[in-house]
Amino acid sequence: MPAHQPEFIERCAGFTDLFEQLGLPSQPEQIADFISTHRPLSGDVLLADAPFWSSGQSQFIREQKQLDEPPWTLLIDQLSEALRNDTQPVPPNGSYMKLYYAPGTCALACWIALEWAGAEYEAVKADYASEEYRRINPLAAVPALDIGKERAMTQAPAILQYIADQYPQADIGSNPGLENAFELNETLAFLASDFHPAFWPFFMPYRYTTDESEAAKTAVKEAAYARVDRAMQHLDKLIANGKGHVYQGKRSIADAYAYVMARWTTYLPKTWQAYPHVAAFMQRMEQDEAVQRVLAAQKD
Ligand SMILES: N[C@@H](CCC(=O)N[C@@H](CS)C(=O)NCC(=O)O)C(=O)O
Repeated sequence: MPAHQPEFIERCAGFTDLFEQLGLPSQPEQIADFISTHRPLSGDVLLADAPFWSSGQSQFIREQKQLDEPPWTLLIDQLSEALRNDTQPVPPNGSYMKLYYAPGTCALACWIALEWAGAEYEAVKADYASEEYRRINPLAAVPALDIGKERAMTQAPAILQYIADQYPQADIGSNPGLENAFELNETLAFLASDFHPAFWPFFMPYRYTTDESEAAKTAVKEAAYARVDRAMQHLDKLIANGKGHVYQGKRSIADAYAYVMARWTTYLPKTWQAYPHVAAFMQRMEQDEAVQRVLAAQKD
């Protein structure tokens, strides 16, 4: 058995209680040995049906999955996943990250930031309405970033800031100084709480009226145009002041965040092409290799 990487052992320690419950050796190294020996487990086999369990172990796993209560159900899901994955058991830099996304959504901003940061991560397409995903983010929205802790991180701006802070060498966070940090914060707040919500009535008009008629939904959608336009005009000014970037003339997490949301205007009558500074910014972003990789990979 080859020596395990320390980060893998550390992650395996999280399974101690579960392995004890299963009556298996439960030292982190022993868990690491177990996982390495038994993977890869085929994607079409339920964990409870894996051939290496005793009938008692299978029964425990099946019952806990049915009860669907923490902590066992979460640990069982994590173990199931660890057993499927044999290509990248532990990212080389020791940081384990899993980004939950849905195509075309604001989660792509985090994905672009992870690429810019040179992070080791896995992007996982989420069915955000599913019960399973609600256990990751109770608000049933993407993004979520699992860094191997008790709960996943949520909220796009907070995740973006975390990525910038975690990878300072990528220089995608704020410039030094309190006021510069404030300005990035202010920009992210604009993107998260003015720009993003401006689109909600357009994409989900049924949430903004109790009138179920098509006419009512159309009216709600059309009301969104003015709010989006207002935010796009503000973004255009930010980019003009930022010399082609959203924040202080440098590539930052704010660029990634603004880019993925400004793309949504292609569904509206007034698209990003109508805002000169935004248009130049969008065209530059589309030349970015990381952006191209993410856009290609996020498709079904
Ligand atoms: N405040 C959250 C909002 C996230 C959000 O609304 N994400 C959208 C995709 S861009 C989503 O998952 N929507 C699912 C839904 O509203 O049902 C954040 O900033 O992360």
